[in-house]
Amino acid sequence: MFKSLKEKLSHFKKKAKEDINKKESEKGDGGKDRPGSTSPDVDHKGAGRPKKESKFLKKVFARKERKKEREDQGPKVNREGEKGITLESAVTESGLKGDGILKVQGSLIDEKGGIFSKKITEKDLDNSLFELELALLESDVAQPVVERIKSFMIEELTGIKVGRKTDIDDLIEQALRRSINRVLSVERVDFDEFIKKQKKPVVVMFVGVNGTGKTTVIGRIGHRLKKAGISCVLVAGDTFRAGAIEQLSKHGENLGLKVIKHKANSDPAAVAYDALEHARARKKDVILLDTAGRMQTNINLMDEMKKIKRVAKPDMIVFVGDSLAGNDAVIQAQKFDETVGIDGVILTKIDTDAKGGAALSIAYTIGKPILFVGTGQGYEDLIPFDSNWMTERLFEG
Ligand SMILES: Nc1nc2c(ncn2[C@@H]2O[C@H](COP(=O)(O)OP(=O)(O)OP(=O)(O)O)[C@@H](O)[C@H]2O)c(=O)[nH]1
Ligand SMILES: [Mg+2]
Repeated sequence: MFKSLKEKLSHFKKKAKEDINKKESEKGDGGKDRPGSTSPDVDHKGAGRPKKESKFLKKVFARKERKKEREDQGPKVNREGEKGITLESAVTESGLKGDGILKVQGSLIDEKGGIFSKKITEKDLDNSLFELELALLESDVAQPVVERIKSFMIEELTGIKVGRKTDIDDLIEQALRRSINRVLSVERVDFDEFIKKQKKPVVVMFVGVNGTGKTTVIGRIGHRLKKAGISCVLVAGDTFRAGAIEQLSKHGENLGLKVIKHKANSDPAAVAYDALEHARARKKDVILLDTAGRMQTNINLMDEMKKIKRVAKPDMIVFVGDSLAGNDAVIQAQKFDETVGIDGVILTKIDTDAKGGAALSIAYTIGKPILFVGTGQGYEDLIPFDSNWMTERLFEG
């Protein structure tokens, strides 16, 4: 999974480390803490001198306490006329905490209280960020997402002071993880919770281009709901492709789920209507409505989908995209969203996707959450998506 993207990101990390280290050696002192060095940002008389370090930290934390007490009184203005920064706001949230490193008003203080003196600038990152851009573009990540990740990286890394004791590998990885997480962080929708809360029967309609995995996803979701004790019916709304009705019927048979179907080439909206009647009469909880695959460029078929929507009145429309399609999956999702309005995405075939471009781009580009990812062809191979899951896959050993 995401093999090629993982390799490219790892190459980028090496390159970025080299660039940051080059900066260190150019400075000529190997990044050693300079005794008595002063930081323009922090009042730290005597910092760097071993004996006074703990005194300094005490001072810093005492200040933190005092600032906390004054917090409710609103922002202060310091001598230079800048907005005062409370130590809380100065202590970075960047995940560096726990590495024995605190970031205080642009300075890093290690656990021994040593203050580093090399600040990463945007220029230091120029070369490596170009590598990152190439890596992401080659992995089919959409251009605006590439730009966003780059700007997040600049935000995360510039101004950070590094020195002899800094774990640069970790610094870069944390920045990259956070940047990727940020583009993936569209408001999360918990599918199971959504189903539980919604008035019954809940209608979920699945749309997408040909062969992306709609019908098998319906089987998997039917299986998931059944395991959770939620009743559902499968609806053979693909009356167009030969064999589609039989395919869904087979899933129904395997899973012990009712399938509502009409003859081939009948009106899919009429099948949806029957399914609604059936679910209401039998008090079923969920209707999973299959639709025929259609190219986003086929106006007639896109219009037909609007008609199915009008009749079925779905509570949720799910776009099923093939992750192997990369950026095309993103463009397709945009088109389907424009036509019927989608509420979430399921990306299939993640198990065979080396690039990861669609997974990285789709949520940010269309502003809709990825609900699940398909990780194989079995009924269990559908897992809820969250941004941490994706970053873990990209950085696992
Ligand atoms: N490896 C892998 N294969 C998948 C996954 N999801 C679906 N497939 C396979 O993709 C193929 C197409 O799946 P379908 O469910 O028929 O796709 P569809 O979108 O309903 O296709 P149409 O109805 O023709 O538009 C099948 O062979 C599935 O087994 C997945 O997550 N991983
Ligand atoms: Mg199908």
